[in-house]
Amino acid sequence: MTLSPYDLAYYRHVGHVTVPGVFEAATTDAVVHDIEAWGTEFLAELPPDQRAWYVDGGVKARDVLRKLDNPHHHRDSVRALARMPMLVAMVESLIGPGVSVCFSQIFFKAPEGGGPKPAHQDNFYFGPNDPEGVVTAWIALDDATLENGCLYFGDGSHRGPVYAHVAPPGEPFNLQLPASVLDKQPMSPAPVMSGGVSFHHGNVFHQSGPNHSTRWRRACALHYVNAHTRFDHPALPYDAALKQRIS
Ligand SMILES: O=C(O)CCC(=O)C(=O)O
Repeated sequence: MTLSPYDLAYYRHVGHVTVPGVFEAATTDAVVHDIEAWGTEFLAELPPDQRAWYVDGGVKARDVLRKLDNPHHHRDSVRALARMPMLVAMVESLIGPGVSVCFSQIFFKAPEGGGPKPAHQDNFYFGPNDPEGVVTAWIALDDATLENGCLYFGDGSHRGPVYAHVAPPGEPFNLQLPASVLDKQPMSPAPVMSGGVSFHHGNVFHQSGPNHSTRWRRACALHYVNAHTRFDHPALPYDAALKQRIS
């Protein structure tokens, strides 16, 4: 399976494309098992001053993680996802050969309260030298639906500039597009079943809703760059030593 000419044209036009059935259930199940074990250890050792960054404030009944950073560095199961030949071929068809993972994230979005991710552009966070050289492969580890907080995209917004983002007081990690910019951009949902991958351009506006369902919405985002792209002026610190060459 590769991206079809239609997929590529769609991506160029709207800034994202969703491909169902890239990973088998056995693979996503094994990754879920692994990140759950990692998450339990991580939460048990989390220093109080880092709770706001990692713990989901929307779930009141218990402590659950909102996210984990750089699973491609910490976990073999995710390193294998990032190197899966079919995925890598798709990434190369979008940004060109010689790709690396610069950063990666697990988004947990727990049932009954997992919080929303406000609209943003990845390229404001990453500050790449070439905005065309960044693509995120967002791998659904559970079915992502309207009810449990699938992604939403601003179709065509990747063809515009990267806007200055704002962060709520005390949440420097929660950079988001200002309402004055978002007001002009409709956002459309992109539900995807477990094992599917949503590829998004670094400039495209995207967000996800809260999870008010009884089902998890876990996902793994792999942020790839091509051979000539670096994070030159990042808004948050990214450890260049964790960049992993893939092809
Ligand atoms: O999974 C989410 O809720 C947010 C994902 C995201 O912002 C990203 O992959 O860049």
